[in-house]
Amino acid sequence: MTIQALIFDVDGTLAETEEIHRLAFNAAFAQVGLSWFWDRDVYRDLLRVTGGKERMRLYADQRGLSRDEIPDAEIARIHALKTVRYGEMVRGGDCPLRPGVERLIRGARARGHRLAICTTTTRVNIDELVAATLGADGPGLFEVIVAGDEVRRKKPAPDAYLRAIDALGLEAGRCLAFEDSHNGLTAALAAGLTTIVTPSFYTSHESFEGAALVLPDLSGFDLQAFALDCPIS
Ligand code: XBP
Ligand code: MG
Repeated sequence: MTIQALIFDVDGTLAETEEIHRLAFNAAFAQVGLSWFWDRDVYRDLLRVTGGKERMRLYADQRGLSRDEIPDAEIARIHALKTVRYGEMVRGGDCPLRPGVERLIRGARARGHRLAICTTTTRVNIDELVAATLGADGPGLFEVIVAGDEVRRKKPAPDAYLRAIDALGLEAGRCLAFEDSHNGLTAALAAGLTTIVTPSFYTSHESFEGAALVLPDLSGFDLQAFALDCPIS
């Protein structure tokens, strides 16, 4: 397989961000006086839906709250507070990259591979995480970034991956995707991408059928060896 570009999911793949998201949601709920609290079990269940605003709407539905009682504008307002809190925590150093991620990213770039990000999280969250973990040159490492609200349908729809592939100007067969979740894998496969999965804290119970490789993390991953062995393309 001739790999020209690596496309990374963010949440759960670059870092174990979902726990930071959960804490930030709870902080925002408390800030506006909403009596919602998402413990880890509740949050794991809500992660069936990608996107923070969509996750809040699912929870409101589960509690029987109508759109009159909690309109989209109110969800957006609370979500914006959550995003601010998330940024503060990431800047505070609460969210290191997962093992092997930085080595893979910098090694791939050094060998001339192109890098992209494809995620359902909010754009500013990517900027915060990349700057906090990869430093000043972090943002410049990624040629293409496609974030949550920039496509019509979030994962598991393939929209974000299709846009990233299009922006790279490559065929899907020349790109390798990295994901941590069933929803993300479904999106990447639907876009025609060979996909490596590193399950994360909140996704370890999920099914990853169709993945080219499922690894505990990227610390032992050898891109050149994988490219030589991979039968696809
Ligand atoms: C990640 C998400 C995101 C984050 C929260 O899914 O679903 O919604 O949980 O981000 P994936 P926002 O890793 O499959 O892209 O609150 O900014 O939406
Ligand atoms: Mg993910």
